[in-house]
Amino acid sequence: MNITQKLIKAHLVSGEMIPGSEIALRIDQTLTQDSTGTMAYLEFEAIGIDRVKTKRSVAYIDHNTLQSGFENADDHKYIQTVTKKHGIYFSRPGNGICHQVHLERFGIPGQTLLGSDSHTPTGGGIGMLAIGAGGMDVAVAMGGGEYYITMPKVVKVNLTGKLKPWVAAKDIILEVLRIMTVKGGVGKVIEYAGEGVKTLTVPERATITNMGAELGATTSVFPSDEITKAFLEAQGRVEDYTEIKADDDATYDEEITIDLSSLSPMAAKPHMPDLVDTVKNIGKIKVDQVAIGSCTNSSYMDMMKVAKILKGKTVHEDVSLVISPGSKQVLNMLSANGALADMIAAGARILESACGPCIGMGQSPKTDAVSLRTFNRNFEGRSGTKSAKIYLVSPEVAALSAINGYLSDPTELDISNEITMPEKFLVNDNMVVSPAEEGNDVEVVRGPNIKPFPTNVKLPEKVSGVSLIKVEDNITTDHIMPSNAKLLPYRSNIPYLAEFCLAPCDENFATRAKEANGGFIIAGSNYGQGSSREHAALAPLYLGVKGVIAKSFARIHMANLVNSGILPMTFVNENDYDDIDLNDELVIENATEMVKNQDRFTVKNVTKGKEYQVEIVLSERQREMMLAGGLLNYTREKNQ
Ligand code: MIC
Ligand code: SF4
Repeated sequence: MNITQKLIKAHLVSGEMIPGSEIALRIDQTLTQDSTGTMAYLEFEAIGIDRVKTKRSVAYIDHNTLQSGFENADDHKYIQTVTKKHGIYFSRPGNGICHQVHLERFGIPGQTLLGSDSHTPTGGGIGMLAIGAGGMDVAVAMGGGEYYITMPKVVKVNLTGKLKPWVAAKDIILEVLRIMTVKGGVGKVIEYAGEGVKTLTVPERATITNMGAELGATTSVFPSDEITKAFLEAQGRVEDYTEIKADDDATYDEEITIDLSSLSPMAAKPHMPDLVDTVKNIGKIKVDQVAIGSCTNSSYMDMMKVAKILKGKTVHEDVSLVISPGSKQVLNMLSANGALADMIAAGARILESACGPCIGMGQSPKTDAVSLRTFNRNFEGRSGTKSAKIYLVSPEVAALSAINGYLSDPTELDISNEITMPEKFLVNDNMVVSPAEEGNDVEVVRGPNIKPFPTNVKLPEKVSGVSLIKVEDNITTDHIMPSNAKLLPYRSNIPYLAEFCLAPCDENFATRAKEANGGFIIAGSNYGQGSSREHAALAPLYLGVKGVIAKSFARIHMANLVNSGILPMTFVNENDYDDIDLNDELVIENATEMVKNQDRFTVKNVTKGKEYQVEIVLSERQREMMLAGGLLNYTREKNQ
């Protein structure tokens, strides 16, 4: 068996391990962050379980850290109190980015981790089966419920050779993205193997598994080996180590080989993470902003390389350089060893250990700016500036470019890139609050920003409505439910958020949807890629959206639609997409019968007098969920 199969087998609750069939997994650990967490805990409360049933559940505050009104602070207080009551650890704001902190302090090789954030696969860097999901699925897992996925195919990425100096782990995942594209990982787990694995530290592996999310993959995983053991030992928790490796005769569904020594520094060009080219080919473009940090590249090792490049230099006068170290541990160590002083002396603007600019919480670049970021997503408008051009690069490329003022190739540097992994990290978990022993007398504080979330009704016999919007391929959840400094504070307020639903595609969408009393979304392929935010399903639900007909869907978003009772339909004949126009009236007769028994059924276009064949690829359980009007109704029905 390969690692993926071993981890799945060890957690299999039901289903057969045949690619394509639905399997249920036992979840050992969960994580939430604040922007998806409020909703996840409201849902957890609605399920009505007193105490989490996982081995460990942690709530992080890292996304909404710009308090420009009472809203975010309200959300934080709610999360802090609801977690204390129900047995969940609480990582206070300032402690760091969920994935970075989880890797350092809580991740355990061989365990499953379900997180309400699409970059949860970061945990694959220490050999976890770590999967991103919508808040509702995480809520169910906290209550001891299993998590359902389609048994993935496993892709072996065989790493040979060793990276050249100043070429980085980021360049490896950019190369994988170049080869596989943003939809190439759908239905797959990306498993790393080969001699090259031994040359990569845990944080480097985590950079790779983190950004595997951009492939659309279910997750990515590395073996757990001597290097993992040394990392855990340095974190003071060697007892969490177990060796995890593929059998010598393990088989895989696909295989790619990457010779690490052949790679050079790369960048993903605007506005997709798979538009990858080498820094050399892109050329010395002038840079206005550089942002270093995010859950992809904010480890101690990353920061030390940056500090080394910045030491004794000055950031170019036309560049704003911001740095957010990934965790309190990292920031503390940088301040203790002087590296932080080198960054500050060079003119870097130090931000708190949080997501910050990655989710558009501040640092929006100027009009038409070129911004180099060590992040994982460069979708149009995500930075908060629609006309900005975001390039995704390694910390090494970012730091050198910040000094030069133009996109630069660090392999031209004549200093050594050697940084040694610390034998002991600075461990101090004083910013993690333990849950109350007995939660009964903890009062959950709900400020006025916490609004009830919308729920669906049972699927009616006939589903009808107009086509409300028609969007192209690769629409992200950042398009469907934008997040920026102005909107993120409303993650627990769906009625307000819904006003901005799909606004980047058409700013009149919400008004039109409300006037039409709901209807359908027509979409191209890979609809809903990116973030796990279930708000991208809840806001359409609030606006009355009954179904989405797309060429194909991204995994987490499709699950979120089903959880909300919104029909995810795919065109059997993709050309039918061209046929549907805005405001066409669409009807599905006998919807309940179809959902119950059929994979394929007909959608009538009453306006055009035509019929289209659509498909819903749903498991039995998901069909029941659709009929019940979503996961919450389904769970309640089952518990009655
Ligand atoms: C992201 O990187 O897009 C986010 C913000 O972390 C999201 C979660 C969210 O929308 O709150 C994700 O990746 O799932
Ligand atoms: Fe935070 Fe950005 Fe990572 Fe999402 S991708 S968890 S916003 S740092």
